[in-house]
Amino acid sequence: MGSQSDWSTMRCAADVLDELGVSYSARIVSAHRTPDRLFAFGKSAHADGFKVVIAGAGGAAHLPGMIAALTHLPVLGVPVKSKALKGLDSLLSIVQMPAGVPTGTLAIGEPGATNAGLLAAAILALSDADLSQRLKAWRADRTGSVAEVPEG
Ligand code: RP5
Repeated sequence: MGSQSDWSTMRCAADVLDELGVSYSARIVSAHRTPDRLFAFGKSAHADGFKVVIAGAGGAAHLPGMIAALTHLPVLGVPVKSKALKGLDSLLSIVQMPAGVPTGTLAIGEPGATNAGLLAAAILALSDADLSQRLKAWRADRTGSVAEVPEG
C-alpha cells in the first residue's frame, strides 16, 4: 500500500487471506514518497517468491500501475477512498492503463480490498488444490449465510 493511512482499507485483503490460510507480506511502498523502495520491490518481487501483488493506493494512485510496469506478476489494484474525491481519483488513476501493462482494478475502498484478496486466492488456487477447496468452502459459507426472506 502507498501509505500507513491505507492500511485500514487494505486490512480487508489481509483479513480474507488470513481466513483462507494464504501467506502474504503487507508493506508500505509509496510511488511518490519512496520511489527507490518501489523499484526495488517491483524488480525483485518475482525472484523473491511473490506470486500475486495487491497494490492499494489513493488519490494520484500510481502504485499499482508502476508495480505492473516493473513485474510480470499479476497486479491487482485497489483504489483507496480519498478525502477530496471519495476515491474516484484513485479509481481513474488505476484503471486506465495502456495496453501491454495490465493492472486488474477492483472497486473503491474496503469491498475492493476484500475482493482483491479473494481474486489473489483464486489465482493461487489454480495451482493449489487445498487452497481451491478452502476457497470453495469459503464461498459456500457466504452463500449459505444469505437469508431467503428479510428479518423484522
Ligand atoms: C497515497 O496518498 C496513499 O496511497 C494514500 O491513499 C494517500 C494519502 O496518503 P497519506 O497522506 O495519508 O500518507 O499516496
